[in-house]
Amino acid sequence: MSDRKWWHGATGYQIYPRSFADSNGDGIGDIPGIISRLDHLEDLGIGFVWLSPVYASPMADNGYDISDYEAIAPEFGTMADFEWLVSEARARGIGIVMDLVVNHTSDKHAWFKAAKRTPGSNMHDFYVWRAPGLDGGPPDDQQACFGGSAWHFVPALGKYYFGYFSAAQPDLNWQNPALRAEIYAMMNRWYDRGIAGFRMDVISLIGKDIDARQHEEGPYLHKFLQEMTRETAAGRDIVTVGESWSVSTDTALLYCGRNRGELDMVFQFAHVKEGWDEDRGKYHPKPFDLVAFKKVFNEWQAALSEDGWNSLFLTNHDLPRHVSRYGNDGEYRVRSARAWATVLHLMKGTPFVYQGEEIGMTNIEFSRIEDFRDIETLGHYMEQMEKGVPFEEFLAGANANGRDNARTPMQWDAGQRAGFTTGDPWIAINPNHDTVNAASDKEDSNGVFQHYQRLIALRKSEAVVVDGRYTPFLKDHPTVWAYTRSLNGQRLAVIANLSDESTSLETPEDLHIEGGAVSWSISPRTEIGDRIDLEPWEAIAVLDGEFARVS
Ligand code: TEU
Ligand code: CA
Repeated sequence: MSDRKWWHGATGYQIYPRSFADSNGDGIGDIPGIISRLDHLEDLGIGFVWLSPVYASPMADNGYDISDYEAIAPEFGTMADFEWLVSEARARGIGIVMDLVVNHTSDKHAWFKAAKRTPGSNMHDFYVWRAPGLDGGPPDDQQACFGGSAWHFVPALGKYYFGYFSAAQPDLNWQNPALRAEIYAMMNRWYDRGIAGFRMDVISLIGKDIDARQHEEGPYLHKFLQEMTRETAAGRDIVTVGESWSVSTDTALLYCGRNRGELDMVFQFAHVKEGWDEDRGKYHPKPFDLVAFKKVFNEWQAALSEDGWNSLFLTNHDLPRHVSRYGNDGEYRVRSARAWATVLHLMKGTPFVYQGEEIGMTNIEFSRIEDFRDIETLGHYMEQMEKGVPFEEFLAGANANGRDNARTPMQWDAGQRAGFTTGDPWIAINPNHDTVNAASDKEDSNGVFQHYQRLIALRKSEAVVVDGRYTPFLKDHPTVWAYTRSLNGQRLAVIANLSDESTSLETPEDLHIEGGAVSWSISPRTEIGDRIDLEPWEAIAVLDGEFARVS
């Protein structure tokens, strides 16, 4: 493919810096810690890291509340440490993709301080202000994502500002051209420091029309994204991925269509939301429905088959561990982690691995409110308690789908503090680190890590994994996921039993594949025939035909 970009065949790896590796024993992961673990990432074979925010921040939302876009948070290190990270990563063929959080800043950002101090200034207009409502209360009843009103009162000004996530995260006013110019200049300085791209936090919110209550996909969104790309990314060999909780297969190409001049990829969440109760939301997960889940992926594979490009992920720092959510984190932990990896990594798109996923890390179970750290979970707790919801009910929801599940420290070894820190970790370490840890898993040829290594290597070596057409089969089968990829006579067939029960089924002819001398398989089996028996969580992937190696 002539318009192949480096990130088409690469695999991303997300680091949540606070929870990855602590170099100085203060219990908080940091940049020197990341550098000390770069060999782990090189072994895995990844092409770039998406680094969750490391900028100066009061850490109300663990860095998604930035007080200075061009300083590193002292608990994470210094700008020199950051530059050292970029060069050490580059030496291993790994790019560093930064998190861009420009829907809002921290309320401690100099812009916001100036905005509060000088009401007539242009910086005041960098944020969104409204007079009180007729009753003297908030202008309207829009709610913040992390609880309470989205309007926050500043007594000295007698006005409210809009903070869609929390009071600590005032929204930027993208209508102001001077603000946009500041953001683009800041992005360019980061590109000039040698970063490989940006993951853009809640980027679908920047075009919002607050008075019309249209937050997602607002009327100005694509105009701003096109302007941003023109002013920053154009002519640079970088990757951009925009987070959008609202994008659908109908709107995806507006963001990442090849002639749009916007983003390279979007993170979409239809598969995540599919598992939430429609009315009651994320803390009320529905039983996992594989047929509906496959439907989402199949539709996205089809929608971006000719234009645009998919991102592929099952978990991140906001979601539960996918082995707990979609797999079996008990008896079949390793097998279910491998099966899900096979299904996800052999689809068309750029896969993202979230730290710990590559060793099959699981959710944690907390029993007390003091154990939780996340601003979203704690805001939800306050709201639930005010409504008189029993604590046990809150707890069940928070343990199932709360964001802290993904944020417990990376489990490097079986030692007392999992090799994460020598001090007191900022959040509890999962007690299962005595058995679930990188040191033991990496040794095991049937473990999770080596399986990810093989999948990532296959994407680098085989063009069909990158470019092959995706064709789904057995769409209505309740526990089996099956598809083929094909490119110029080369075929890859994948079939996986995503359940605890063995199963035996007839397979459609177009899924059949017979491994011969030129076959390659990710599992011991090299054949898919008319009838197939699959063990619990068994996944088979067979490649046949002429191998077209990616150069
Ligand atoms: O997340 C966007 C977002 O909407 C999530 O907070 C989401 O609503 C929630 O996890 C699911 O209910 C991004 C970041 O990924 C997240 O960590 C930040 O807290 C948020 O933006 C604000 O910057
Ligand atoms: Ca530290």
